[in-house]
Formats: sequence, structure tokens, C-alpha cells
Amino acid sequence: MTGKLLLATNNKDKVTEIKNLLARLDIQVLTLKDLNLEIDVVEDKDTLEGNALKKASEIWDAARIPCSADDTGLFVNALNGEPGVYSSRYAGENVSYADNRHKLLKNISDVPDVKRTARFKTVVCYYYGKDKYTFFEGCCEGRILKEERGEKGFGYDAVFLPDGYDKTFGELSLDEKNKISHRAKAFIKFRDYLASINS
Ligand code: ITT
Repeated sequence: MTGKLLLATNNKDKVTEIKNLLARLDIQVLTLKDLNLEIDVVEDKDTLEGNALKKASEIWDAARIPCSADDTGLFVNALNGEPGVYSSRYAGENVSYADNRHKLLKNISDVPDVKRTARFKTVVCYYYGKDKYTFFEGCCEGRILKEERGEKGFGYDAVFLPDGYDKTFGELSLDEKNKISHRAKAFIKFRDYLASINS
């Protein structure tokens, strides 16, 4: 595929992962920073799809370049799916990743190991023209540990142990996380779609 793709995110950790995932495509991957675009889309929808579409469409309106936005949440079964869509501001507005992790660990401190199951889910919205868009999704099942392990990754990575692994996302390298993560699964579907429509 040739052409441009604008990553509609202000999260530099996500940019690193997504650039790695799309590296093999013949495409110019641009960031908001590359275009000096300062846009902070308010994520006020109550679904990942709603927020991903809102981010992608508002940034397409501003840049008129095909763009992808992903919205991701960590859904913890013992907390009825919290923090879910509200993962970035679980501990309040303008909080750190660590604040969110601490609140999560506190809220499930009494939950026994077998009930600490959780999943990350990512929805990617590819927006390529006025009201022209499509979605791709990916999930990763795992469980929440009782304490943090590892300094790699970002967000809730240090407390999430993916099923079948003895290392948390905070202990896995970027390449290892990008083989199994929610975002990887969604972006690999997206990458294959882009490759297929341009082959
Ligand atoms: P943009 O909306 O600008 O893309 P964001 O940080 O708000 O950035 P999301 O809404 O997709 O991104 O993600 C919500 C939060 O979920 C994010 O701030 C992290 O705390 C957490 N998160 C997302 N992806 C994650 C991952 O792969 N590993 C760990 N935590 C993640």
C-alpha cells in the first residue's frame, strides 16, 4: 500500500507500539506531532467504538488525511467490567498511569487469585473519507496481579499477566507484547485489510 496514515492519538506509548505493528506496510505513518496538530478529542462516549469513531472523525475533519484511532480499555470481571471505557481517568482527571494502577489494585485487594480475571480490548476505527469508516477489534485475556511487576510498557501493563505467560506486559519486550496484545490483534487485522485493498 502506498499513501499516508495519520495516527489519531496523543499517547506516545501507543504511537511506539502502532508504528512497530505497521512497520512492514508500504505506507507513510504520520503522527499529530509531525503535523503540529494539537487536538485533544473529548472521549465522552460510553463505548470503545463510540470513542474510537469520535477521535478518528474529528481528526480526519482537521487533517483530511486517512486516519486510525484506537480506544482501549481494561475490563476487570470482579469489578463488573471497570475501569473499561474509563481506563485513562479511572483515578480522576489528569492522573498518572501509576495512580490508575494503584486505584485498581486497591479496589480488588480482597479478590482471590482465581477471580482476578480481566481482558484488554482495543477497537480501531479507520476513517478514510467523510462518513466512511470501518472498525477492527482485538482482545487479550489475562488476570490482575496483587502487585506491580516490570517497568516496560505503559498504563496497566505492570499489573496484567496475559494468559499462558509467566511475565506481565510490564516485563515483556515491545516485540513480545506486540505478538499477543489486544492492540496487536486489532492492528494486524487493520494492516491485513490495508494490504488487501491495495494489492
Ligand atoms: P488517545 O485517546 O490519545 O489515543 P489514551 O491514553 O486516552 O490516548 P485510550 O483511551 O485508548 O488511550 O486508553 C485508555 C487508557 O488505558 C490508557 O491511558 C492506559 O492507561 C490504558 N491502556 C491502553 N492501552 C494499554 C496497554 O496496551 N497496556 C496497558 N494499559 C493500556
